[in-house]
Amino acid sequence: MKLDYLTIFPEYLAPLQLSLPGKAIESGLLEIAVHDIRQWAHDRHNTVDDTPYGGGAGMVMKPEPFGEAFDELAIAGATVVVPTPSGRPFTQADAEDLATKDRLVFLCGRYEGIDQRVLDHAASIADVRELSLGDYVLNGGEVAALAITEAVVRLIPGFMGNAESLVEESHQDGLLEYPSYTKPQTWRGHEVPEILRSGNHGAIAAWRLEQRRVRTAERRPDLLSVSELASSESLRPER
Ligand code: 6GU
Repeated sequence: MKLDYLTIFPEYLAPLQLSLPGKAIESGLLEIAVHDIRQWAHDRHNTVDDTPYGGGAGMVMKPEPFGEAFDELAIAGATVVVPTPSGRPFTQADAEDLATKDRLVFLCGRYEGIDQRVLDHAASIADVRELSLGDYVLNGGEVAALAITEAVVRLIPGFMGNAESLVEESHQDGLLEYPSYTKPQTWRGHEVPEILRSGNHGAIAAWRLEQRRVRTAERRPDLLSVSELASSESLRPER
C-alpha cells in the first residue's frame, strides 16, 4: 500500500517512520511519502491560506497548491482521506475497507478548513472520504491522519505478527474487550479472578463474555441493541 500525506507540518507526521508502521515500511509492505504543501505555493511567502469569502473567523486553505499536488502526485483513482470534525464518524468498518486499497492520500487541513472546491475536484477524479475521529476538535488533520493510518495498516495481511489478536478483538463484534490479567496472582492486594485460574475453559469463556456485556452496557450502551440490554442480567428489573 502506498500512503501519501499532504500537510503544512510534515514534522508532525514523523511518528509514521517509527513504531508499528516502521516495520511494515522496512518489509516493503508500506510505502509512505509525506509532502509539505508549501512546495506547491509559489509566492514569496509560500502562502497556503487566505481569508474566507463571505467573512468569518480564521483562514481557509487555498485550492491552487492542492491542485498542483494532485497533478504531481497523480492522485486520480486513489482513495483520498480527509480527516475533519465535519466528516462522518470513522469506524472499524471504514478501517477494514481502507485496508483493501492500494493507495491512500491523506489531506491534512489546518485553520478553518480546506476550500470546498479542493474536495469537489478531488471527488471528480478520486474516491474522497471525509472522516471524523469523534465529537471534539483537533487543531488540524495530522493527529487524526496518524490515528486512521494506524487503524488501517494493522489490518493489512502480513502486517501484524499475531493474527489471533486481530480476530479476538473489541469492535469486531460490537462488544468491548474483557479485562486481561497476567502474573503475579496477587499484586498490591488485588487478586486475579479465581475463574481464570480454574482451567475450566468453558466457564472462562462465559465469564469473559459476561464481562464484555457488563462493560459495554456501562461504558458504551449505544453499542448494545435494545434486546441485548433487556437480557443483560444486572439491568433487568427485579420481579
Ligand atoms: Cl478527523 N480532524 C480534526 N481536525 N479534528 C477532529 C477530527 C478530525 N476528529 C475529531 N476532531
